[in-house]
Amino acid sequence: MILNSQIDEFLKNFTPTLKINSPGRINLIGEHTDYNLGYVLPSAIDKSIIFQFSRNSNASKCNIFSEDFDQLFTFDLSDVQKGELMWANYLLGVVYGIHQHTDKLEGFDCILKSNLPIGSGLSSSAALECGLAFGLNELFNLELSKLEIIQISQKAEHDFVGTKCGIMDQYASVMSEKGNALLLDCRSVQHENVPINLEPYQLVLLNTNVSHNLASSEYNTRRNECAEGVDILKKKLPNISSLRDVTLDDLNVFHDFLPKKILKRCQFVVEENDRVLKTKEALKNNNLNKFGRLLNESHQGLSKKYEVSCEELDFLHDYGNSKPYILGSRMMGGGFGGCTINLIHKDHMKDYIPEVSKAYKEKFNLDLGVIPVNLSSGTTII
Ligand code: GAF
Repeated sequence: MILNSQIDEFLKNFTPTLKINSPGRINLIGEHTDYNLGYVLPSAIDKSIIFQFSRNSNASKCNIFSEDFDQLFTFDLSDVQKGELMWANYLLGVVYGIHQHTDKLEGFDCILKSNLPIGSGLSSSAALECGLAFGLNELFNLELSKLEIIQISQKAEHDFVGTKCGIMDQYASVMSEKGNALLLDCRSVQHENVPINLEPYQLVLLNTNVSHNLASSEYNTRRNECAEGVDILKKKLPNISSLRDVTLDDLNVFHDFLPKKILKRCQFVVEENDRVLKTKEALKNNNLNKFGRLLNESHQGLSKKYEVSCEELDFLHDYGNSKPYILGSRMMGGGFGGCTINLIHKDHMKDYIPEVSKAYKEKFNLDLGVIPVNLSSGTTII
């Protein structure tokens, strides 16, 4: 156990030499397509975790203090294992992964502070992982590429946290460029920037402030269901290796071979991939009405076919959908809680926000979080 006096001592002696801004992300569209090797359209946002680092004089002792949890976590590089402290596991996974690459790591001290709401689908986990990997890379001149930082971070989440996430969150957190979304092809792991100009609309996240504990287990279940779909379809379509290779025509022809639930999952993924590409075109042509319709279709698919929404998210989607000045709205991220992303006319924000907040409070007795977001740069030294 770490005593308060030890925290005070640590803080007193800490002199940072490096400061990193590690952002969360939004996803415009393309949900649950990343681990099916399809397309996504995310971007880093102007909400982040700030890391401060310094080397310490010890060869292997590391100290990480979270200002948000007011907890100091200490470990030795010779014994990196996952433990009880959840936020520390994301970080330990990264240290473990870096250790596999290089023996150049030595003792370090780190302080982190976040203005990203945790567990709200804004990928505070990817921001934690990537911020540490990026910072250690700089601190010890490890010469990791950005892609290696992303992959080490993703693996940390698989192995030390247990969520078999795709690559979207870590990629967006590290690679984004201000004012752009990334059209990421998760099969080739290459992206193109899509400049985003939504005037006179604003992207606003509405945070349900719920995080149903199904999220992690159901996430892995969806991943397995998609893999099952691919295994069955392979018997008819031997050249496919993921749902990325499957078309709606294929699903129409072979739907009898798939259990009903698996068919729905596959349909959603194939349709969602198509929506990402259509969204890119709509944004290029400044067709915001079309973008809004695609957001709404995405929500319907996530709710009815992929079944990863929840009452609170559906309520916010339906509420937004009834307003002519909201072009589109959908749940964002893995599901079962977190935020909706909404495209709202700026002139109507001041009326809509109090109205929807009141309705949400009446229905669920919960406060609604309101987070206007701007598309920002990926991880940087500040
Ligand atoms: C979570 C995962 F971490 C991502 O990889 C992605 O699959 C997303 O859910 C759903 O699109 O954020």
